[in-house]
Amino acid sequence: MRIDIITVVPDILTSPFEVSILKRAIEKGLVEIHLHNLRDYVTDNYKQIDDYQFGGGAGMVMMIEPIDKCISGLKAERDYDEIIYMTPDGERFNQRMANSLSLKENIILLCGHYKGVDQRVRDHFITREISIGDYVLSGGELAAAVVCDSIIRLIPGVLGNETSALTDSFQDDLLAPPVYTRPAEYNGWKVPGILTSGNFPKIESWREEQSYLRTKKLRPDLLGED
Ligand code: 6GU
Repeated sequence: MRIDIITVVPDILTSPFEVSILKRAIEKGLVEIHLHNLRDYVTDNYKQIDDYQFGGGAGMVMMIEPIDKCISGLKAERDYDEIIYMTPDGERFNQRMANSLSLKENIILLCGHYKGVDQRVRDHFITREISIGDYVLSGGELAAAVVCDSIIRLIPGVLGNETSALTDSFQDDLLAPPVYTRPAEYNGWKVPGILTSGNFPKIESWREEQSYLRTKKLRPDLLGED
């Protein structure tokens, strides 16, 4: 998989890919991340990427030309499955979308800033718009990092234990059950006896029940019960 990220602040997006699981995914050749600084696509001497909005009003708008140059250059090199605009008014991101994006070959993530991009960018280049939740970030970069992390960890071979992504919270619309490790008792706080019983069918049904109870308590909306 190849992910091209278009941004005015590429520095925000370096460290997430330089450590841990994402770093290893890149080293294994399972994903390529390409950062594009929008300022490199500006032709005027002032390196201007934004301007006042027509009709007046506070806040700057990202101009279409540098974005067109960057996206069109990329599209001339290869076909893209999705060209995604990261914006607080996009479709709310969830695990189902992460699963589906993890199957794509080439995607572009365009990070919004200021008041956002000229609407003509959205009308003519963008195939999909994503928000990571109902709050406003200073720019789409941190949201792009969140989307990249969630999809890259789903690419086969990225996680050591192939089954572990399948037992994550949300993968079946349930939260994950509680987990414990050694010691079996700490400060008098004991691990549930069933987990140390060695009875694996019983452990499995205990976990399913705990998943259900936890979801019912913390996220009844996932059960259609809110
Ligand atoms: Cl994708 N961008 C910004 N600027 N704010 C957000 C967001 C995206 N998702 C939630 N808040």
